[in-house]
Amino acid sequence: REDLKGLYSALLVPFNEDGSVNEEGLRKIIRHNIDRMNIDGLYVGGSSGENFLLGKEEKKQIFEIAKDEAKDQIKLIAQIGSSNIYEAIELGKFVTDLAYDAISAVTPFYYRFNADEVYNYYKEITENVENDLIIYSIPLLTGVDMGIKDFERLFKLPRIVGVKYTSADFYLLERLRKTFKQQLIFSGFDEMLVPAVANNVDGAIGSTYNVNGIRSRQIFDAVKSNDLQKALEIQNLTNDFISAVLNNGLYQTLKYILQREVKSDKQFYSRKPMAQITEEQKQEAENIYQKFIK
Ligand code: NAY
Repeated sequence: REDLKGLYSALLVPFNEDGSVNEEGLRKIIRHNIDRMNIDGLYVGGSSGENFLLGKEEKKQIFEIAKDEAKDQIKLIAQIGSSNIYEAIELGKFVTDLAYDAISAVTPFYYRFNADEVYNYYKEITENVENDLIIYSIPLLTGVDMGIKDFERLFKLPRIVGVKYTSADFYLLERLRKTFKQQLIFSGFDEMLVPAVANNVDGAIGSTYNVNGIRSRQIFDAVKSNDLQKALEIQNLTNDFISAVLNNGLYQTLKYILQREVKSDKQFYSRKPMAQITEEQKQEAENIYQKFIK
């Protein structure tokens, strides 16, 4: 699936104060990604979309809006994974009918599933959904740590085409890249884009690309053309931005910046139990916006 390579924003979703999806705001964020960030694709329904706080119908609503707004202008990958496997399969079929380019599924979490259970989860999803699947590995949030043997077994499943690798274990990344040349590897930590691209990942998927997409593309291209000095310079500046964002509240700050960028007069709320941005955080978010993005 060469066609899936590239830089993807992990789509952020703005909510209304009552917790419902702010459709107008969501459409504006999608347009911003396409028209101004020049992104290759969107990863819809990921951590950055606060997906694991939502009900099934809300997830469907977001998948529909994203496809309706983006049409075929960019690639769309839908994260449909859930510890409820029946929901995962239903959502997988739903987005496949909507003509999403691929699905992705987080490793099942909360209970401490063993390697066989994780394997069977992917086997069952891929046997029931007629679309290619990218494994979503994010051990920091799920507690599910997979080694090279686990990946080897999973990559033998016919519809599995790659992994979204959100981990700082670069030894494992190097081993994966060396071993599985045919699989797609997407890097998941925006602040570690330089070492990921140096390890020949096929692309990257991240939350900060929603607002810092242009610089991230420059980093990607600079490493690819062997200009490590330039790549590091832009990564350094990018990481001044990312660390300020992380210190101030990741999604709250990114949504504040997006709200400014797309000129929405309605606040982009987070989904409870995520906290809402405070006045103090807004001020700091404004400083970050002025300093790095505007
Ligand atoms: C997603 O939304 O599923 C992701 O893109 C995962 C990758 C992001 N991880 C999380 C936990 O949000 O973009 C990263 C991350 O926000 C960024 O690197 C800042 O740490």
